[in-house]
Amino acid sequence: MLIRRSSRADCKSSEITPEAVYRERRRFMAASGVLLAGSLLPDWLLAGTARYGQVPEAAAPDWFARQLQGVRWQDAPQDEALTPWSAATGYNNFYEFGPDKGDPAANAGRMSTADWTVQVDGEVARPGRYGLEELFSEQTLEERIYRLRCVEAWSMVIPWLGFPLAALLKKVEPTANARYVRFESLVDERVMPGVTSNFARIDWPYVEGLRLDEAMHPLTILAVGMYGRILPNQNGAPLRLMVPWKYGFKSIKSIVRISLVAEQPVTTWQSMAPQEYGFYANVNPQVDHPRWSQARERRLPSSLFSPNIRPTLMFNGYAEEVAGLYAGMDLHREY
Ligand SMILES: Nc1nc2c(c(=O)[nH]1)N[C@H]1C(S)=C(S)[C@@H](COP(=O)(O)O)O[C@H]1N2
Ligand SMILES: [Mo]
Repeated sequence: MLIRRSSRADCKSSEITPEAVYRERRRFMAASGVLLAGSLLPDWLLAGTARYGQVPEAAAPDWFARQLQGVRWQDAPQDEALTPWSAATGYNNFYEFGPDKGDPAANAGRMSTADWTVQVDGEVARPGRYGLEELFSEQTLEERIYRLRCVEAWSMVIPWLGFPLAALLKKVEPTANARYVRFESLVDERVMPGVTSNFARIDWPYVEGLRLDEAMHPLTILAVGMYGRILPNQNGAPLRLMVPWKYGFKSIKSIVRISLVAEQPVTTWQSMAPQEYGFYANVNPQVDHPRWSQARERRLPSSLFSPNIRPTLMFNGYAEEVAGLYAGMDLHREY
């Protein structure tokens, strides 16, 4: 049986990374022909993976476990390798939990995601405080394998699990005055050392925003999982935005509030350094950051001997899908 890897019976289960398990799970699904069609994941297959994790796996809530049964899987890319789980969950930006790349993995475990609610307000017909299950129980969970390009010129390829943001917006019914969406992250001083020490001088909460048409675009998702499992806290559990054609800082984590608004919201990085970070933040190899080039990126994992440098693509490689959103705009001015 494929998943049991009897040829590697001597291999301790702790040496099998979740990523290896994930690949194996995909291979199984591809072999049985269910990958493209989308189908059930057998229970035994899921149950068998939990004990292999090096990073303790958060218990998935019931609604996630249920929805995992009906995931619409995306075909694995032929030309780009997935970033190993260890890099995607060990090298993070989540300033609420500290300034260093390892701080989120070390500290975010203390955040509780139980009974999480999202406040939806502003220009909507159906404002309210919604539980995750309420927001997503009718949605089909989709896998989206996206490039993630940080403004710091490194990148990853991550298989997210989530729902189109458009589905949530339609549910709460934006009014005719709604032109932008504003997002806010959790602030909890008891568990967030980056908030209390505030080394970065950020005016918490972390805030992001999108134009309504960007928010409604089918590539824009709210992620609740990655690598076929529940989202780890350091990656923005239980709910984070993922806008693959924009620099990573737009993809706000651990969202507690979504507001439909008439005016362009003031966002965290834009308000800290407007000459360096714009509202749009579209990935653009022709518009350099004032302090470094954006023409290339370091694809993780990368090392001194194998830096793994590749050219950065316009709109992070999603130009065909999204360039039309910016027709007629001067992208050097509206960066
Ligand atoms: N609330 C919050 N969201 C955030 C950040 C943050 O510091 N706080 N960092 C952003 C940046 S700069 C990046 S590159 C991505 C990183 O996502 P990842 O750690 O899942 O790869 O999250 C973004 N979302
Ligand atoms: Mo970033």
